[in-house]
Amino acid sequence: DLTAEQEQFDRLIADDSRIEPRDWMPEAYRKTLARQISQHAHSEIIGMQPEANWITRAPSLKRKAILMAKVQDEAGHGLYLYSAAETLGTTRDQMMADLIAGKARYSSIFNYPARTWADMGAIGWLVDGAAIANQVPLCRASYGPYGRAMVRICKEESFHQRQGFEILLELANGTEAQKQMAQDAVNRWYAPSLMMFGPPDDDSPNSKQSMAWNIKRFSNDELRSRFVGMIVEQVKTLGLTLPDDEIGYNEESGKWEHDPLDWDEFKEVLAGRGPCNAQRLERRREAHDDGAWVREAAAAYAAKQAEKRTM
Ligand code: FAQ
Repeated sequence: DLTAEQEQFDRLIADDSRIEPRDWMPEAYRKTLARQISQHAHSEIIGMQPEANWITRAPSLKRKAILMAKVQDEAGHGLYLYSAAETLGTTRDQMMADLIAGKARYSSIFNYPARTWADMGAIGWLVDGAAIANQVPLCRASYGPYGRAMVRICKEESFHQRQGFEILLELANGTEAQKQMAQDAVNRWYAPSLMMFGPPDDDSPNSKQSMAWNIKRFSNDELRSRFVGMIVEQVKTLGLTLPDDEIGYNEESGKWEHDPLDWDEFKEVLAGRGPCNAQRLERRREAHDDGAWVREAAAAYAAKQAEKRTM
C-alpha cells in the first residue's frame, strides 16, 4: 500500500536513517539520486583527463608515480559511483552512452585546461579541496550506497589534496619563475573551483528538496563559504595569494565572503561551451572506442566460464 510505504520512507528520513536499494522510495528521490550520483561518476572519469595529460611530463620519477596513482584513484571513484548509481536501476552502459552522446552533465571544473606542471598542484589543492568540502557531508547522505562510497572517496581525496599542496609548496619555495608559475596556476583555478559548489542558493533548483531528503546537508553557498575560509589560511603557508580582494569574514552572518563569481561563464561551460568541453568529450569517445576489444574479450570470457559451469 503506497501510503504505508511513503510513511515508512518519511519515517526513515525523519529519523536520519538510511534508505537502501531494497527499500521503497519515491520516484523523484530515485531520480534525483540517479542524476547526482551519475553526474558525480562522470566527473571522476572526465576529471582524469586534465591530470593524465601531465603524467608523461612530470618532473621526476617519484612525481610521475604519485600522479599516476592519483589518476587511477579517480578511475576507482568513478567505478564505485557507477555501481552506486546502478542500484537505482540505470545500467552503466546507459550512463556511459549518455555521457558520450553529450547528454549527461559532469563537473564544470574539468572543462578548463591544465597548462603547466603547477596546475597539478593547483588542481590537487583547490579542486580536490573543494571536492572534499562538498563530499564530506555527503558521507551522511540518506542513500546508503552513496554515503558509503563517499567515505573511501573522501579519504583518498585527502591524500590528493595534500599532494597538490606539496607540489605548490615546493614551487613556491623554488626560483622566482617557479613561484610565479605556482601563483599563475592558483590565479586560474581559484574562481572555477569556487563554482564547483554549484549556482548560488537562490538559483539552485534542486537544493531545497535534496536537503529535505538528507541528500545534501548544506547549501551550495554555505559550502563555498566554508571552503573559502579553509584556503584563506592555507594560502598563507604557501606564501602565495588568492586573486580576490574581497575576501573577508562577515561577523554578522558568520560566513566568509568573496568576489562575485562570473555566473555567465559558468552557464556557458554547462551549456558545453567552456574552453575544453569538446576536447574532453572527444577524448572520452576515443577511449571508449579503443576499449571496445577489452569489453568484448571480457564478455566472451564470462560466457565461456558460464558455459563451463553448466557442462
Ligand atoms: N558543474 O540545483 P543545483 C571530483 C548543475 S569533484 C556542472 O544546485 P544540485 C573529484 C546541476 O547538476 C566534482 N553542473 O544542483 C575529482 C543542476 O543541473 P541538472 C564532482 C553543475 O545537484 C578531483 C543545475 O546545475 N562532484 O570529481 C555544477 O543540487 C580532481 C542546478 O544546480 C560532485 O558531483 C557544476 N559545478 O547541486 C576528480 C559532488 N553545479 O542536473 C578528478 C556531488 C551545479 O538539474 C580530479 N554533487 N550543476 O540538469 C553535488 O554535490 C551536487 O550535485 C552539486 C550541485 C553541488 C554539484
